[in-house]
Amino acid sequence: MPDLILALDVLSREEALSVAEAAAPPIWTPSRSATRWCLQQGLILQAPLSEFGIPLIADFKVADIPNTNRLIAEQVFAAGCSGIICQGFCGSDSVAACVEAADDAGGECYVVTEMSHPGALEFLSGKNAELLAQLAVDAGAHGIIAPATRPERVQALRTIIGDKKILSPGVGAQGGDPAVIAPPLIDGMIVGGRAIYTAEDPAEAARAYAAFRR
Ligand code: NUP
Repeated sequence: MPDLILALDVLSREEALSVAEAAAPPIWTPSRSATRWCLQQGLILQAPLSEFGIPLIADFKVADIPNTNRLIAEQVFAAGCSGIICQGFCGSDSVAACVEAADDAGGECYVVTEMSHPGALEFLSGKNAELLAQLAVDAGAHGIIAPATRPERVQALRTIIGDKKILSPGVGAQGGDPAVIAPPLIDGMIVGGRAIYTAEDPAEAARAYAAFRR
């Protein structure tokens, strides 16, 4: 069952809870056990969101030396998150620190390979992204982050990582088409984000994205 992952990039606790309340019913039922929240703001929201019973991935894009990466990842898992996203460009030892912390906690670590925004084409794409995908495999990461805005690149990265998971951001506000990027090409669609929390009816927007989950 592919994931549907809501990027909860709102800044206040109240807004986060209100969007979560509206979006949770359409995208989450116990049998759809792969739905997750993805949060950027910090672990302060972990506790209130945990009441929804939906797994949380900390999209902190951790990018530091191994010791600091480990400290951050340990905090993320100690707070009850089920996953963490780290950058790969700091090197294999930094990624390994996050993977080890994830393994110790029974959680998951995802490595950013090619980013979804236009500026990614300057450094975080092409050959570099392919090296990062291979690094993720070698480090034993659970999966990678790859751009819904460039499905052909997701396909190329898939050939490197085999059956590891691909979580894909960039649908909606960034222009990615959920119908094109939908499974089986990816394992999880990171849905806005903006496409949901700025919608007039976040519940309806969430329902529309849920329809792409097969
Ligand atoms: O390459 C990436 N692109 C991206 O947009 C990697 C990410 N983790 N994200 C995140 O996905 C981004 O930080 C935001 O939380 C979400 C996309 O939000 P939106 O553009 O759909 O509103």
